[in-house]
Amino acid sequence: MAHIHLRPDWHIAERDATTENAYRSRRRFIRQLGLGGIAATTLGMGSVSGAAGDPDGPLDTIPDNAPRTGLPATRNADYVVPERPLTSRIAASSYNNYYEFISQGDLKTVWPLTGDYNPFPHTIDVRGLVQEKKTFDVDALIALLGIEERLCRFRCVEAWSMTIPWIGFPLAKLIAECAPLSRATHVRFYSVDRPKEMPGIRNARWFDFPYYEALRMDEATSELAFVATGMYGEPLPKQNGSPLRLVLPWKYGYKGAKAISRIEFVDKQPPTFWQDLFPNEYGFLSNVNPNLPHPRWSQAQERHILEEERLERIPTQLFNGYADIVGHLYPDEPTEFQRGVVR
Ligand SMILES: Nc1nc2c(c(=O)[nH]1)N[C@H]1C(S)=C(S)[C@@H](COP(=O)(O)O)O[C@H]1N2
Ligand SMILES: [Mo]
Repeated sequence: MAHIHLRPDWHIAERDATTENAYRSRRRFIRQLGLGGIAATTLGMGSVSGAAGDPDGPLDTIPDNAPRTGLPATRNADYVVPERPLTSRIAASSYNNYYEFISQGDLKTVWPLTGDYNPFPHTIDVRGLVQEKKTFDVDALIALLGIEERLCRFRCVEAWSMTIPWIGFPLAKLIAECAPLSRATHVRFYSVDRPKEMPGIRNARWFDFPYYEALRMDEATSELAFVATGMYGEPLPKQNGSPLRLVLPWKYGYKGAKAISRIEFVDKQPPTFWQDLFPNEYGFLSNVNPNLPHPRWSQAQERHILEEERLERIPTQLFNGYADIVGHLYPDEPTEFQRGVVR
């Protein structure tokens, strides 16, 4: 997959996604979703799209059997976003990026495609440089580690952003349970790979699933690295990464793998999904940085999504506004404008 010369359709769409035109078509789509939801509720019918099991709306994808232990979670006052409002819950669960479900060129309409996906029961295998192999059940992990709420900035590399109340636990707590050996320098994360339940995997032409990502150990044990099991007071909807996903608020969204089913500790920098596909465009670090434009677009500003049809254009902050927490990890991060660098 590292030797692609033709670009897959989505890659072109990603460039277009930074134009107002693409945003308008997204708005049109989301408006359609809104109407569909109202019709279904008013008529008291089953699903909008027909087939049994298809979700009625973006919040109908929260699995019935998701653990609710610890809800409502207490908000951690250290993680708030004073300068901007939260993104609406519907918008955060209607506009998503999740290639296991969407095919190339689609709008980011993930939730209607999640009907066949059954996230629970779910386990996470721990492998590699650890004292002993382990397998964690998600329900047991939540009961063991507890959960809290954090309001965080979320920034996609495509220059849209949200502000989301996540629920979950610090990644550092999970890593402590994994008991990695001291010579582990990096940790890898693999997402669920279920072609029968995930149409994007079935139809994939360009991607090799499972989705895989990785962090350095000092990044992974930063207090800011978070494992989300829920959002907006409820368990995660399927399209947002049920049963659990990484939230790395100082990095571009793609570093945060969804539906993690395997964690592996290693002693050198591992490859990552988007870097393998487009090494000239996506680096390993991928810290949010307005000084480092993507080769095909600026990262100086972002479209902050407030509600389905409302967004504001705001400046992007170094480390997405978390320089005080993670800045010391990156002495080489450019603090002045630079072109042609992928980190
Ligand atoms: N397994 C998996 N994880 C993934 C992705 C994906 O396609 N597959 N997309 C990433 C990208 S590019 C972004 S911006 C975020 C989007 O998260 P959201 O849909 O909850 O906003 O998920 C990230 N995690
Ligand atoms: Mo993204």
